Amino acid sequence: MPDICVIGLGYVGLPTASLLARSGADVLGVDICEHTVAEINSGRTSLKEEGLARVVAKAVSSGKLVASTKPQAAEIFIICVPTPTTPENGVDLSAVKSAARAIASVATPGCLVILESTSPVSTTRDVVGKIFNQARLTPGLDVDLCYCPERVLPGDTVGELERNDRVIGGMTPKAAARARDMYARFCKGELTVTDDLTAELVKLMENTSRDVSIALANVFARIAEEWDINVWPAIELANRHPRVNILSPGPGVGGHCIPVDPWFLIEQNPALTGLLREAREVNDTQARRMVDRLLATGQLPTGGRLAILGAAYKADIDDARESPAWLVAAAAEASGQSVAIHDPLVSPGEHHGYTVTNELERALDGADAAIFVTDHTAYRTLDPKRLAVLMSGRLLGDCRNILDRAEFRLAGFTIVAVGVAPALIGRAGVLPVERRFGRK
Ligand code: SAJ
Repeated sequence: MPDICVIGLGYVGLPTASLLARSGADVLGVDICEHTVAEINSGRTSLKEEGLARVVAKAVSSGKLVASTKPQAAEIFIICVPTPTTPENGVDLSAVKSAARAIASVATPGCLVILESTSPVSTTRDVVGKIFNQARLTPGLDVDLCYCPERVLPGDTVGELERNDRVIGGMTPKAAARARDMYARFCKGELTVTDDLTAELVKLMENTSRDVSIALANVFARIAEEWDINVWPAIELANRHPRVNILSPGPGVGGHCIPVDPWFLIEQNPALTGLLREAREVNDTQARRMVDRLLATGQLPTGGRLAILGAAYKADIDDARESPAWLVAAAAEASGQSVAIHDPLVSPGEHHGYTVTNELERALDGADAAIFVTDHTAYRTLDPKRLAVLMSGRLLGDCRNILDRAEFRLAGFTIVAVGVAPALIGRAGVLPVERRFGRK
């Protein structure tokens, strides 16, 4: 019998299973995807995470990590499966439920079950707990239940799993104490114990707080655009206040967590979450707003061609889930433009119904305009003269404030930047002092 059975071998489950195996536990990793299981059993992973390939290879070669499509009885079970939203922004708990059912079918009395998937408040006791009850394993008596969210930043999952503090929410103090001992096997961060309901809310508050903060930055950017103010130095100045930390405006919010998690709170608390809804709306309309601003220049003809630079949802990662790039592409197509999407890291091919290429020349060929959606390092050093040769038009959108506007203007480009009014474009945001102080 394995010590620990981890259900779901994705971005969080596989690193967790491998670190537990490295700590000496016998770990069974379970995934419904046969290809994933076969790949892991051969000691490999196609997930691009710093240090993950090494830790997986060692865990498998030591015999401590074995993957399978079926769970087995174990002392501890960890559920790390996705909890996406439905097209109507409701939560889809089907993967959590099927994982819980699969565990309940093999679990024996005395086991500990930990849910890590981001979930609406009360999922641990009311959804997972109910499934165990139905299998005649009473939570708190036959099975210890816990909610312990992950807090890792994609790209550095292994390091963050080892370093970050964790919140451990037990349905009972005994459940929490057992889970804390297990996480202590690989986590050097502080392990704080609370109840399951609190831990569920903590996770949702963390990501919702970030979503609302980014929406606030985007609202400030919109205000600045209307008032001929450059929001970027304005934010820097405001952040000199010791208790202010305004985040960066941009093309909207991507990734599989931040744009999704607020909906869990909105769905459960519709009358209390107007602010959260508004923040989602602001972040999701940044893409449309940018396309409209490009069109307003008159330099993007109807039936024109727009190159989208960056499909990843943030800089220097290959993850394109919920990327603002798809909203930019949809807005451009709705306005009669054709789009070509480039990314230096995202795997080339079909994503969200669009084709992504790794070849910059291909995406820019014949483009009337290009829009920088992602702040990849590779984009920061692009030569304006090279862009001018590759593109047909001279219009650029900058969602991340990465272009040297003066330099690109010299090469003949018009630049529309998030948080910068058209009048300022090309002046690096510096207005004559008399104008700045002349306005009421
Ligand atoms: N973004 C902005 N402006 C900013 C910061 C971010 O527009 O100032 C955008 C990014 O470009 C990106 C999106 O927000 O499109 C989200 O990126 P992120 O780096 O804020 O977060 P994720 O989704 O990669 O990871 C988040 C993290 N949560 C928080 O920082 C509160 C991570 O710690 C969580 O573990 C993860 O969600 C998760 O799995 O829940």
